[in-house]
Amino acid sequence: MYTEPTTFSAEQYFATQLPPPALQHDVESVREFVARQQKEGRAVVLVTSGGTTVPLELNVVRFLDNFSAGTRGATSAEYFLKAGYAVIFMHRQFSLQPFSRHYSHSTNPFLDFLDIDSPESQGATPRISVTPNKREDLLQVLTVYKEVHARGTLHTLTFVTVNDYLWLLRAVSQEMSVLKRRAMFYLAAAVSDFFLPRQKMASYLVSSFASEHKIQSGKGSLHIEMDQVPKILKPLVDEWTPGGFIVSFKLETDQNLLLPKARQAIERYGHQVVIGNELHRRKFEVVFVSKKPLPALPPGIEQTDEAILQAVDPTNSFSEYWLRIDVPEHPAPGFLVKEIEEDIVDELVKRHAEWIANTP
Ligand code: 9Z3
Repeated sequence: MYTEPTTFSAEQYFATQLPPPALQHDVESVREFVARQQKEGRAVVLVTSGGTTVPLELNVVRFLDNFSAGTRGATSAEYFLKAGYAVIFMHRQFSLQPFSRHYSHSTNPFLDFLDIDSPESQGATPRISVTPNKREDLLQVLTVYKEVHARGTLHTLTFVTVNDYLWLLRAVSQEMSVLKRRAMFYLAAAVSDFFLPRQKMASYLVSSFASEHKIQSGKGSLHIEMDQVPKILKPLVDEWTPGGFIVSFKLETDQNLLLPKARQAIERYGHQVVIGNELHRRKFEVVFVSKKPLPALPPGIEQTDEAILQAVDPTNSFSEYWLRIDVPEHPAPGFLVKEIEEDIVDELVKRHAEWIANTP
């Protein structure tokens, strides 16, 4: 009988769940990438993007998914590249990617702006050209895309399940720890809070008489009890990558919970920034929540923990910074003045530079 606890510590999690098959290969590619960027003097940001799945079967037919198209991550990655960062883009397979996101198959299918030019002479091969009104945009995206490739500053990794995500995050952050303060973590992926341990998955399938095969219907309702995913921000901050500048996202559907939940995360994990966003307002409003820097003590007072604690007002120890984009009251479908990620990345680049400069 399998008796793992329903709340896993990170250690228990990695001791009992299997790594994804490509992990070793991915780690080596990241090591090589990080070493090259370090040699060339660039800061590196890990951008996580897209939703994680929770498979319900060993041979997966059904799974639960977390909402995320990957827009936040893919867009932010472009702005980080523009700001001179090297980017490790760790994303859900088939979610949006930097550059190609502009030509998503559903909103802007690329076949729609290609023309076939009729050949001048019979027998000549027809040529393909870009529809004139799409050329300028495509040229801009393509130019930056080619530059990034030539510079070798974008490295892409793929995950599907929450298990892939957790193993990859641990391994990549450990590889990035050599960068110390020049490493940034931008955790925009939508990560499941629950999972089904493989041990339970097996017994659950056995009890549905399906062994490794898909769950059969016809036996009434389906009950699934899931375990909690370990809180990995804690070991990320404390052990895997000490010194890194860590930014996590908090997604809520209740606007009133945004600040309390973001503050709670900062308090609990001790990282640098939580960016709160409400599901429906996320494209034009976000809030940065951080711990206020410790107050300077008056001269003559020794900088002890006790003196600092006395000087801090516990009701006022968080800083909040709202970023908003003005949108008309009744915007036309698809209307977007600018991408809020541009301002998010701008602000983070500034804060990261201060963090590098001011921390011993
Ligand atoms: C976010 O809040 C992202 O901004 C979105 C982006 C998922 C809303 P899209 O990809 O959406 O542009 O469609 N990510 C949520 C991150 C998350 O799940 N955080 C966990 C938590 O808050 C763990 S760090 O507990």
